[in-house]
Amino acid sequence: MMKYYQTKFEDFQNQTITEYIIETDHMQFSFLDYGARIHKILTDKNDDQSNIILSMNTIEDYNESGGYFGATIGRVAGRIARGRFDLNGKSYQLEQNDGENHLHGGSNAVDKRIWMTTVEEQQDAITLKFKTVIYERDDHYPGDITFEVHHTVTSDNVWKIEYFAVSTEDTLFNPTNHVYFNLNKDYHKKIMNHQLQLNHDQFVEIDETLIPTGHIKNSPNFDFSDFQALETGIMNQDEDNQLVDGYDHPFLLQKGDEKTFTLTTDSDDITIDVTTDRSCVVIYTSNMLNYRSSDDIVLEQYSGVTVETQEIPDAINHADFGNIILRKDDTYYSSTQFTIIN
Ligand code: G6D
Repeated sequence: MMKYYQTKFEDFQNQTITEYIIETDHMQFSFLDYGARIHKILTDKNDDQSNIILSMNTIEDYNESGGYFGATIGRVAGRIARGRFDLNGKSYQLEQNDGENHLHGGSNAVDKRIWMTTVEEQQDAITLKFKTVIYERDDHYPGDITFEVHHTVTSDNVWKIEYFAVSTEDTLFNPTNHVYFNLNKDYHKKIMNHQLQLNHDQFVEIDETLIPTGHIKNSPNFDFSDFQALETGIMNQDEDNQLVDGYDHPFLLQKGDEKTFTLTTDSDDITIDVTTDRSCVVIYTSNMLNYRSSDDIVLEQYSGVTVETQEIPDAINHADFGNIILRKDDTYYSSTQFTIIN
């Protein structure tokens, strides 16, 4: 039997942030309208210590941490080299909010705003529909874009994300969710024991500013075609791992498979099967994380691992990286779903 309720999370900048809580027979999923983000996933709805994702307890901590924990990311996830791209014969310069590069839609992106929210309840599924409009004046991408994210939780513990968008002009669009998993249910225990299996064995090489070089590579530390521990690229680093002190790379995904990739731990008590229609997943082992929250949650390197499904970062500047142009008045749709088995 599913249950839904909402509660005030906090008052922030004179606005009320709302928490939306969905319960299944055993689990609890909670979301915030701030950043259309997933806030907590409890494998036991009666145990607050059973959270399997990294969470903060205030909006200020969510923002100050720089971690984008659980947030919707857009217009464009990842980095755009030097914030520059050409579209329809015109050159654009976006905010350079990560060194010389543009990251995650800039500092005024959708992870830092309250989304309008409606709820749809069905017998075996509850959907939170978050909606916002990004204006050209907000982020200096072309066109005003109406962006919807539907987070659905089903009675058999599937969390499905669906993205919809339509723009007034040709623009760029490559959204993702920035959830960090830690399946140990305790962020003090690092994610070296997490095992990953992908349905592909190639990844995208990145340079020292974390921008793709354009080379698609294979290498043992990055071959997750069979289950491999994340520890490999942390404790036994090759040159690609050393660049970022772990993993912070796009991994290609074979389209069309029923199950695209799986994350579990060496104790195998929780498994997450992920299916997606996106062409890659960025696996980031929180190498740059170093934050103590206002209520003393200390998150640091290897506290969590992201699985950011998306098109390959900086695709607009690489002809063979796929298409992230959203044409005027076309409707964008993509979906990613996480089946949690525990
Ligand atoms: C770092 O390089 C990583 C990004 O991939 C991540 O999204 C961000 O931290 C939170 O910049």
